[in-house]
Amino acid sequence: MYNEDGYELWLRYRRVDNPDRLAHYRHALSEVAIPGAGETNDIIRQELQHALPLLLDKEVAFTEQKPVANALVVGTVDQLKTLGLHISSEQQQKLDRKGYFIRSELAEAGQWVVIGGDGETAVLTATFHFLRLLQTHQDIANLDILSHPHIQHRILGHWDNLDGSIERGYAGQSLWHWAELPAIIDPRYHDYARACASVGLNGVCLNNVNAQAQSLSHEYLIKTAALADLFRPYGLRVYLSPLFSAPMQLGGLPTSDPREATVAQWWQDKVAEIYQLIPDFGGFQVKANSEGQPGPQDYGANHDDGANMLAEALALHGGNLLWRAFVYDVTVDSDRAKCANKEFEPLDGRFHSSVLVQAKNGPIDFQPREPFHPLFGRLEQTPLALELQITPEYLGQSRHLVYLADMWKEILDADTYAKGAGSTVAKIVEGSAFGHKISCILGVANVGSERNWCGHHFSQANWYAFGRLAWDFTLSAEAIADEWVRMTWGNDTAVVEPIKTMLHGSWPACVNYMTPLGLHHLMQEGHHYGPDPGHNSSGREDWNCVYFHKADVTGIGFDRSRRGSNAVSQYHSPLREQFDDVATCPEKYLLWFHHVPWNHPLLSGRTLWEEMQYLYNEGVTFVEIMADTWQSLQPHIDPQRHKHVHQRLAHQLENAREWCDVCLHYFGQFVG
Ligand code: GCW
Repeated sequence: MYNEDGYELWLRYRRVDNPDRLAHYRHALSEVAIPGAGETNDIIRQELQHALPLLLDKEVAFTEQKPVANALVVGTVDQLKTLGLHISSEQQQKLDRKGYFIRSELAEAGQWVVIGGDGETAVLTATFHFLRLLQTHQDIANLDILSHPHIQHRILGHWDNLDGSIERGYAGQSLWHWAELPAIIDPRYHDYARACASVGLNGVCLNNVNAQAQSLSHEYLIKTAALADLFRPYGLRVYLSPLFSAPMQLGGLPTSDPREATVAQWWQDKVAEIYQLIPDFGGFQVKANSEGQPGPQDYGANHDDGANMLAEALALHGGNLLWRAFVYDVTVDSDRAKCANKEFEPLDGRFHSSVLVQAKNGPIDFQPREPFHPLFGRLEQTPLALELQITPEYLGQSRHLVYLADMWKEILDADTYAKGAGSTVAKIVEGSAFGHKISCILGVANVGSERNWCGHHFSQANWYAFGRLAWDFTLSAEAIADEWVRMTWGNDTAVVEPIKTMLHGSWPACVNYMTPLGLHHLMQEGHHYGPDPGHNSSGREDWNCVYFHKADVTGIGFDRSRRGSNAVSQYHSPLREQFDDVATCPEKYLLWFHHVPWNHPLLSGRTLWEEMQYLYNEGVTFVEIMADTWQSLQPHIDPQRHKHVHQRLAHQLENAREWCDVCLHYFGQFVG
């Protein structure tokens, strides 16, 4: 078994080592017909020319004409028609919203697998879907697959700074070499775009939301345009995070007040300049009046004033505005979890039609587990974008193995009850709950310059899963894990099943050894790695761990019930009542919503304190199991990747024990 470095991600295309399948694939794919021309078709052709000979261990003929044998036929509906393929209007209708089909058809010359899509980018995504079927050894004899993206804008958000550093990046430096652009194009940009396209992503926000004005300078826009040109045929649109005070810093204006005509004009001119260079520019993602970033409130204006001014400029050219709701001004409410709703609910109905307000999955900050953000279901007239964090800032960074799809599914499937039962977060994001036309999901990227892209080989699973869920949130975390494991580690059941068990248990374990039962924000200050539950020396009260757990001799937890901060009132009934009552509050959120006595009895029959001890230890035990499982997989995994993961699991175990010991020791002093 030769060493692998992880660069290929899930696009490894190893020879199909199942003899029956291999024989069938070889028989079915004697020829590939791609009638279309142009850059995206070139990418499709190159991918198939690269993948098929490796998977089938045989050369495959390529043609632009009608095939004369069993074949794979790939194109948009119009391109397929040039080969004489009949696509009924009913079939065509089903392909709305950039969808695709993959289906088996009997042709004069033999059996065809036909890949068709609503646009070339859809065909590219479908091509990767088809390759995935081969990579995971699926039966391709009678295919009838129809798929379309559930969410319109599926973006990777990079917190990359112009100097190459990455905020909360754990996989090296930024992929973007600003100094070399636009003259020098790193071939890696293509591989990045391929990986994104393979999971159906269609947007990339290049720079950190803690923005620098310089990214909007003409010099940098030319560099950005070079990336946009390169990403375009892969179906990726480029977005930027502008600095709200750029009119002053870049334009030399005396103010950045959004109500000033000169300021609005500066943005209109800047946006026009961008579209001149990048005609399909996606739009802006803005962090304003949050953690020290400038914003409209600096001038006595409000979020809607700032957002609408930018949105109007973008809408002229077809761009969107993502306005982040990650705000927690302590003068708004002393419970940080309530701040965003208090600021944004009164603004519902006042945003321009091309604005999406973007909320994180939970009301605090990408913690190991949070209840869903109460803005979902509370803004009815404003489309809400969902922001997830793929980079595991609070979940062990690139040193822990934590599969995040289970967490994201918990959020997406959560019922907000905004319009009665069934108004899940996913339906709100999709737009169907309130009839919105635009929809967006954004994941904070976990990629960087490290050879394996994500730091930890297993973190690749989270990039993969984010894309797959963004395309289709009805997929299960388990199904996504199955695909990823087969493509990344092999199809041998001796490998697939144990690794899936590791993935599936990894997030609950992380929650247990870090913050069980609704605890949150117990990590060390600044770098956010490792435990520090006693931390109480930050300048801001709500950056201290003690603010969040409120442990004392009477018990532990943040009282957000009606008797406390009343954050429960931001949720719709019946959740509000359910969360409010300590007897009905789900135990996974118990200490999020309640301050509970140490001897409070839980469902397990244990007291709260006993349960905390039990869960912290359970978390550690699962990491031990993962480490042992991985050890037993050694004969099946290449030495290089095996060692990489082995070392990290050993460290994870040490760190999980530290979390368990430090937290239990610290909290134990209150229990007496
Ligand atoms: O999670 C916190 C991070 C900050 C980040 C901020 C945000 C980009 O610790 O580094 O800043 O969230 O989402 O704006």
